[in-house]
Amino acid sequence: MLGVDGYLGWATAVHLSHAGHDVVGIDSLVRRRWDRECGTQSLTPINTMPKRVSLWNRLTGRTIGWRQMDLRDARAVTALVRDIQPDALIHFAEQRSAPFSMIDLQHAALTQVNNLLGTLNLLFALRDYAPRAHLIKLGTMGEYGTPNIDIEEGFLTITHNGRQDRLPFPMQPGSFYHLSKLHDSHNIQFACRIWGLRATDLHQGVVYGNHTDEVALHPGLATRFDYDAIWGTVLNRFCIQGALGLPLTVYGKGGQTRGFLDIRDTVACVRLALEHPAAEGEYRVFNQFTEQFSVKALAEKVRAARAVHGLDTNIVHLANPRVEREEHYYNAKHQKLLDLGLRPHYLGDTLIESVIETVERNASRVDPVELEQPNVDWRRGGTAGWGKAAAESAAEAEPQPVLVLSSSRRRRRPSPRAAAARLAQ
Ligand code: NAD
Ligand code: USQ
Repeated sequence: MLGVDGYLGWATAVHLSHAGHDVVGIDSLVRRRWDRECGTQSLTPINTMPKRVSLWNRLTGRTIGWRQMDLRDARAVTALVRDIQPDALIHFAEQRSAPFSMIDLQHAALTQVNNLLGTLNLLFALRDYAPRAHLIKLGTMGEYGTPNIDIEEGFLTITHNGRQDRLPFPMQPGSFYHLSKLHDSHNIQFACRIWGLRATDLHQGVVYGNHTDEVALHPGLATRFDYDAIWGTVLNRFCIQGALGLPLTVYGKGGQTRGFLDIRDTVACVRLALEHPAAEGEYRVFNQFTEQFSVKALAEKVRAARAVHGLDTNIVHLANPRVEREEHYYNAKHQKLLDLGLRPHYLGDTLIESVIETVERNASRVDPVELEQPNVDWRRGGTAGWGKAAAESAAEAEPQPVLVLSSSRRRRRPSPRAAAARLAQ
């Protein structure tokens, strides 16, 4: 399990361990560093990896191995695959924020180097030491973009000048992050074709929620939960904005439509892929989401869930910091995981309410400034703060610690106590 310290990696590791699989978790912990550099933090406090795996062992008697390792380190990746001889590698370990990848050249390059190199190292290690192992790679629905035709699961049968072929679906990703996923997909597909590796590319939609049966066993097993404008995904942000009585920040018209899924379905989908492996030499794509919604419809759902309790919710339409279609056709197939037995948890008021309860329990950790304006623009990049830091450290490969807030009118963060008081109002 690669990326075990992350939002989805940890929840999946405990799910698979509980189901009887022997799990070894790998992570470089770089995401904790990126949080410090962005001035962001998980809404839920998260234990260190050693504490989490030892608590899991105490509560369930199950062992999850833990190794700190950077996937960019080819020698370490090779040794890992050679020593462990895994049946499967589940790969979550990438820089996964679209806004982060659009801050500036450094962040775009960091995203693509980190993601492409990590995956390439895995592919070569598999070729040399575990060619029969199944690579399960987390890709993204955003690889497809928003074409004006139905989106198939990875491939499209095309008839051209009287001849027919089954070819990769045309892709139009919307950020340097989403592009990194597409480049990975090409590399993985190539490795399957040339070396006979087996791989499942899970083109996952936007995930929401923070509870699975396993992480709910004990607060010390909580998985991370992001809500800021760099790392927070849209529904998680809307729920937290709603809980705080802040306006829900719809970018542009809000007609942008995406595939969504509950984190409980993420862990179930990965398990289904694991227990039904791809054939030797096969590269297959599963579209991993359960429902599609426009951003505006999601905001309305959060408003309706709060209205049941007599609470008013404002929806604001901010100038869209991204370059994306705000009104478009969207119909993406997602049949293959259902055929394998997925039983989806559809979005309901109970989920929205449970996230709101999580916010209330962790009120002192909320920084409302993170919920206001987005801080990265697709056309201009990040704030002057990021740009200046980048220029000053041009020689360094890593981004500098800068707090990114909305444009020039950067505000001081309110104290946690002020945030809690606001929540209590
Ligand atoms: P996350 O940032 O919470 O977790 C990613 C983990 O990978 C972090 O713990 C980080 O430290 C680790 N990592 C990154 N680069 C690494 C490297 N070079 N070596 C070792 N570890 C490294 O992200 P997440 O939300 O859990 O997403 C996991 C995966 O799922 C990502 O690949 C993402 O692209 C994909 N995905 C996420 C969503 C979503 O809504 N969260 C949706 C679709 C796809
Ligand atoms: N959006 C708003 N208001 C907000 C935040 C986002 O309107 O406050 C809009 C965005 O403009 C976008 C949509 O919501 O149209 C989704 O944005 P997001 O931040 O929730 O998701 P995205 O940037 O696409 O990335 C997330 C994960 C990424 C994953 C992807 C799946 O961070 O790792 O790959 O979802 S997908 O979108 O299907 O590509």
